[in-house]
Amino acid sequence: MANHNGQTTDLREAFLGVYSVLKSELLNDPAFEWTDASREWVERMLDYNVPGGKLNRGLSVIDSYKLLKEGKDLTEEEVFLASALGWCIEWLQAYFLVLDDIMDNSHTRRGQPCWFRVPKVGMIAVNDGIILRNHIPRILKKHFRNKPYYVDLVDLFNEVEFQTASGQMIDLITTIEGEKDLSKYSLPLHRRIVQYKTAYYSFYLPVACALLMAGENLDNHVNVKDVLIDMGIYFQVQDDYLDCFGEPEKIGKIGTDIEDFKCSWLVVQALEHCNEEQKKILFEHYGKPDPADVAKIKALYNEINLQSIFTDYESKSYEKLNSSIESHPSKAVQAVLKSFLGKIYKRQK
Ligand code: DMA
Ligand code: MG
Ligand code: MG
Ligand code: MG
Repeated sequence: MANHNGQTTDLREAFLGVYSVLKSELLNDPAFEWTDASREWVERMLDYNVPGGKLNRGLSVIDSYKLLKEGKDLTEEEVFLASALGWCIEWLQAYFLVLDDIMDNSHTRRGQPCWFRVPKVGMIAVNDGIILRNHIPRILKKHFRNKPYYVDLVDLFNEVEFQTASGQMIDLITTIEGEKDLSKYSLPLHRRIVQYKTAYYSFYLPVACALLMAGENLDNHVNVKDVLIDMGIYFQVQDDYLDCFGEPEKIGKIGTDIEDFKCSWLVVQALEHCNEEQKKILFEHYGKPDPADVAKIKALYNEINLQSIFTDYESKSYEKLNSSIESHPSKAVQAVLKSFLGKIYKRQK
């Protein structure tokens, strides 16, 4: 997210500083007998996949923790710990994205080739994904094992990983070759996919980390979770929209949802707004790798004015989310949620 705020730039710098610390701890992990080659591989793999995104999820742990502390200055240790948790989320995201790009047959990510497309990487990327995933409990153990909330933290990461992997599973099994059937695509199916594959790890997880650090019991914050899940669904609808209508230079990736027969929000809306003739085109050309088929689908999306259907959805979601936030009893929690919403509303990347 573009930022003209000096304070936020400092925060980002400090956050990146913590990345260097965590990386060097992992590269000197005494549980492994390192060689120069293995250390260089992991370092390059981390630098390529972990810090290059918008860092919204990671930074929002620190933001949220600050807001929960209601303006009290954070100690150096608190800033470091909140940053380390933020990085655990960025590591989790890197792990899912490395594997997601293989499964989605994507080309670029964050403005560069997907990791598995880098020469000499190929399917080693699968194991790199597993390494990224294994770094998370190592970071947690090193920095949090003596905290009273350690068990809850480990459990939280496990639960959210399971939810995300389950979401990825339903995203993927709807596209199985030979069973492609657009008529099974619906808004409830789309909602189920995106709630699991995106909302928990992208929205609930950062706030839940901040709440645990602040000594809160997550069972007492179910309503916060519900708002964050709705925000995450809105965020993934934007992702689906940008896959087709975003500028690759801005979003850093080239869309593949049409080729991949994804249950995208766009195709679900198209199914609802098409006449019978347009539906035929959809059934005939959706989910084919040929650019000519993709072009037919995009032309149809334009014909039914999907962009304005999206703009409508976007402002309605914003209003709904805002009013759920305002009905929350705690001003500090409201501030956390509003800051999230402000960061993603009308995003272009
Ligand atoms: C991605 O959904 C979800 C996870 C858990 C990585 P997606 O394939 O639409 O993401 P992207 O558009 O970034 O490839
Ligand atoms: Mg993908
Ligand atoms: Mg995917
Ligand atoms: Mg996408």
